[in-house]
Amino acid sequence: IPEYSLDRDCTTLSRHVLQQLQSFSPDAQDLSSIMNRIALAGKLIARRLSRAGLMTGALGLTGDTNVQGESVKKMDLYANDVFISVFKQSGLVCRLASEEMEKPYYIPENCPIGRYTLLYDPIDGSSNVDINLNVGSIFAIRQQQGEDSDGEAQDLLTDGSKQIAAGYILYGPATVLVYTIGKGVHSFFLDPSLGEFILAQENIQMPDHGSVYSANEGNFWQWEEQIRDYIRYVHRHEGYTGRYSGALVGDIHRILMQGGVFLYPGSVDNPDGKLRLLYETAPLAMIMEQAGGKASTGEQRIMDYIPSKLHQRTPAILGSRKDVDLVLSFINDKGER
Ligand code: P6P
Repeated sequence: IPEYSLDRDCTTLSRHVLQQLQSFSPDAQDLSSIMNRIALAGKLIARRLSRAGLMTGALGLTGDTNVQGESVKKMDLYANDVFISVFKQSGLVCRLASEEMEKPYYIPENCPIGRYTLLYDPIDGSSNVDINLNVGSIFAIRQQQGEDSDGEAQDLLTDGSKQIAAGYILYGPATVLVYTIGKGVHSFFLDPSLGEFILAQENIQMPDHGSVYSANEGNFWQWEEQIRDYIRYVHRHEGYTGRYSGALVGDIHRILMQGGVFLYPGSVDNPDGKLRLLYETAPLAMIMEQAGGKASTGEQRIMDYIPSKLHQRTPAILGSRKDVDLVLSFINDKGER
């Protein structure tokens, strides 16, 4: 029998989380249930995306702008609400903080101290939805620290080490869920015939170098001179190729699987760049580091960055160690290459 025809042993996501934790403690069960709920949200979003083109009113803009000042896609709102609804029934998550909501959404009955918070970008890269290119959801799980009496969720303004779990769902030709709870990075493919995410790869380790650099070179003249010098370097030297989809999750997944570097630097207009820390760059930084890569703002490790506000932006240089270090060598202008 050809190998590809042999079904895997069908390790589901919830079973894998328990295996990872090597425990059936209440906390382990909670985390396993939370990951299962995230997987359910992913299935519901994947189903909608596959049908959106055939559903009247599912595509296009709502006419509103979100807290980011970006025009809101109907898919953004749908996906945002999916995460809220799957966690409303869960009794596990107390707060949801999303790119689409100015303030966190509270599920009051779930809110004893120490309960979990979901930080997420429900559909990242939603401008790709209407042209049927890949989009993604990005998530991180934290625990509430102390009181949050004013509803400002100040306790979330901490560094990335407080993330209990992080990952993303990539809605592409297949729907792939990638996650870490600090014990390596693992990928699951959604098997539509089973309606389950099935383990595909465990302990993914990204190459320490890859040929891909992923950046929006349309911003070239907005960048600092050091970044421009880096781009000139990869233009001039053999062995580099540009890949950029305009949707973060797909660009990052390529880097995770093949190596290379994704960069969204600061610019004259946006010195902190465009990407948000708590539900974009911090979760992805945890994934990069767990897979043997690096994640820097250009000045510091993203995982060490302490935000001053919920929707804090940071510049982002994410990817293989050697490729991130090459970008940093230009930023620090060490000269040696
Ligand atoms: P630009 C999508 O809007 C997004 O948040 C990320 O998915 C993506 O990496 C980035 O912005 C693209 O931004 O400025 O290159 O269009």
